Amino acid sequence: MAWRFVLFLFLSSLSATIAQPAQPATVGHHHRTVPPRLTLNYYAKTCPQFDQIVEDTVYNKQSTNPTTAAATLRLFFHDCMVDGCDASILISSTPTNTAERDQDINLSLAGDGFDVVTRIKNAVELACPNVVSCADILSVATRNLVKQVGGPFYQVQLGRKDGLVSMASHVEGNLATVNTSMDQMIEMFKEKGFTIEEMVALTGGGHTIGFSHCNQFSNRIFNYGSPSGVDPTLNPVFANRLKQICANYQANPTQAAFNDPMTPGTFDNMYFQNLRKGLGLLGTDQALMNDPRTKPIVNTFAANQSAFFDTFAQAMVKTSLVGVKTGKHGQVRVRCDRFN
Ligand code: HEM
Ligand SMILES: *[C@@H]1O[C@H](CO)[C@@H](O)[C@H](O)[C@H]1NC(C)=O
Ligand SMILES: *[C@@H]1O[C@H](CO)[C@@H](O)[C@H](O)[C@H]1NC(C)=O
Ligand SMILES: CC(=O)N[C@H]1CO[C@H](CO)[C@@H](O)[C@@H]1O
Repeated sequence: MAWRFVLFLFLSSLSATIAQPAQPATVGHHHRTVPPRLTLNYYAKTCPQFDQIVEDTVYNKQSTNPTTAAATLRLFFHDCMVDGCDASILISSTPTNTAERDQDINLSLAGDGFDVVTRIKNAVELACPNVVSCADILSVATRNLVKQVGGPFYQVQLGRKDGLVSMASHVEGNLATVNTSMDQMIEMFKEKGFTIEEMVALTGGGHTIGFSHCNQFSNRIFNYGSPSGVDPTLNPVFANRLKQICANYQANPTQAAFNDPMTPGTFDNMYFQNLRKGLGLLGTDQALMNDPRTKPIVNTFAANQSAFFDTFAQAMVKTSLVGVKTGKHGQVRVRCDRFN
């Protein structure tokens, strides 16, 4: 299959850099991908059960709670974009520190993502105490969940340490919101080392599953500044449907709509086909269709699912290496929600 080939090329160029000594993964306030010293078989000797534990736990959790895949994928993305893939998102706040997960944007992170990591960690600690990091658990669990709902498989390098810092104040500027402009979005991804094509693939992969709360798109369907009162880039039939779903959203803030109204639980390229019909739920989703830099990429992914899967898989490997900490720059947490 073609994506294996692309991944092979990517991993070969990566292996040339892996031999370098570990360096601090962050530079100033912005995070650069410094080649970390990770390996595919990091736990082969110290925790041979790791793969099987993740596989079983993830499978059971997703089977009983189908929202787990989307919850975990989003959690992983938010972790990696803020201070790197170091499980800083899993830390609970204390009386003296407001943690990353308690920043406004995390209000809507679904509990199933945290729960699946906790379940894996509990099982792994029984089999091989103090060995496997929470950051590696989140990376592998995400990969397995993406695959379980229909997405591509990719190899995950291991050996990440858990971070020593988790602060709500570090979130701002690292995660886009529904009102982020296309220029800003491209710049945010570029700062982390992603191309525009990778940005489009990651966003489409994230939003081909899961849901968004009505307050994230209500301004597109209620009292929008256009003659119809609805965002003209929205498909009118879809807009009416959303108005029904969100009729009471102010009284009931849990009301939400599927990100991909056509195949909401399946990881496929339907998101891109949707954008071509005005079925993009968030303002930033539909904007991908209306910008000359991203539109051709949307069209390619809408027409060719393997092109999308190849780029997504490669971009997820890249995401999983952002700001990774090794050696003394981190620790293996005993509990994922607390520093040791
Ligand atoms: C690029 C700009 C992006 C923006 C502005 C954005 C914004 C959002 C928003 C507003 C929601 C709904 C949150 C709520 O319910 O209130 C959401 C959901 C989600 N996002 Fe994104 N996102 C972006 C990119 C990504 C990427 C790159 C990924 C992963 C690779 C991702 C994965 C997800 C997932 C899986 C959900 C559904 C979560 C669930 O159902 O629990 N997003 N996103
Ligand atoms: C996005 O901007 C619009 C227009 O200013 C505003 O009505 C809406 O509440 C904003 N959405 C969010 C989620 O901040
Ligand atoms: C679809 O994408 C794959 C992989 O990127 C590529 O090899 C293939 O030629 C493309 N197919 C078409 C019909 O363009
Ligand atoms: C899932 C989760 O922990 N969400 C938290 C995000 O932040 C809010 C606001 O502080 C908390 O109340 C949530 O528990």
